[in-house]
Amino acid sequence: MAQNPEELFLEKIEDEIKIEPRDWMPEAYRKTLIRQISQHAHSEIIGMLPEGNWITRAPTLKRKAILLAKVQDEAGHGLYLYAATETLGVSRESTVADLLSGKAKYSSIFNYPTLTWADMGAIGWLVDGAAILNQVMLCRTSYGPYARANIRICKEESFHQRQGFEILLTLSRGTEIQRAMCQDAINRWWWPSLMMFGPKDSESTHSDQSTKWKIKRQSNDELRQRFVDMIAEQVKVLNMQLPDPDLKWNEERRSYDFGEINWEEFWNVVKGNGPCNKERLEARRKAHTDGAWVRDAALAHAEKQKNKQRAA
Ligand code: FAQ
Repeated sequence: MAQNPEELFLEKIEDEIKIEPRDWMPEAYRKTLIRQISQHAHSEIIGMLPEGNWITRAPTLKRKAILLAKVQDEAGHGLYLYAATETLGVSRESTVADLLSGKAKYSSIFNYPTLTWADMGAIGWLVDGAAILNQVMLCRTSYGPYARANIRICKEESFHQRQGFEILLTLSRGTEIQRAMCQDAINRWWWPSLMMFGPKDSESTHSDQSTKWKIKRQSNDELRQRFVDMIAEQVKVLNMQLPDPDLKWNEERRSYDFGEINWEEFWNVVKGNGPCNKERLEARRKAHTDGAWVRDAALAHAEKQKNKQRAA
């Protein structure tokens, strides 16, 4: 029988009982979750920008409606995740302020430009594909609100991945120019997608502790390998190539070997020096300023309702 709050906490983790907002938790566990969940929320919100860039230029009305729905889904994911962060005792305002000031991180992947329509396919197939592998693991994370948010997110992400693959499949069966556009998008998004899983396990600062607390259940490298094994098969259906001369099936490991990731590029992007970091933050700052009247109106409305209730 557990004696003190810490023992009780560890016993729950051991017994696969979710930790809930009112439960006692170590301060470092709370801080790790705030860091990870808020970074995840920011990624969803910043992640709307590269695709938002193509809503007005989607090739058909149907494609436009699908893309619009997908980008709206990302906004919803951001909101579930900001709400999950709030259950840990930090305000939405301070979390968003950390993003806008450049203090908080978000996924490196969203600092690359979307140059052609094929990029919408590559993002859905590769970026959502990588995100799902990570988020399926997070459906079983030890903190209840984060696990439940991920369950909802994953349902929508699987539609996102399929719609991306379908865009590329259509292009891959099209004209020479469309096929070249498809291959070019795969070439540009492949390596940044592999970087989404984070640094190598040997360089990952948080993995050991997060695994002990069952926040993470598979390592960065394990998830990356699963992604390579999945995509290396799916790319054959597209009749396209992954841009890695070292990609090769390893019969002994029953997995694909693959080439070395450019970690210098990864850290450069994480530190704010990727192709679109500045542009992404500026777009969010502008949206925040332009949306000030909505927040003011919502507050004024809430105040009015409160006064009405008081008067009644
Ligand atoms: N980019 O010790 P670790 C999506 C940082 S959602 C930037 O291994 P950890 C949906 C890391 O924060 C995609 N920074 O860290 C969508 C840490 O820095 P810190 C986002 C990165 O937390 C699709 C440092 O490096 N998904 O795509 C990255 O144990 C399409 C050391 O790393 C999530 O956020 C990176 N790629 O493992 C939307 C999932 N990788 O905080 C629109 C939740 C690492 O010490 C369109 N997050 N760093 O300053 C996670 O699962 C984990 O946080 C990892 C990193 C696996 C990302």
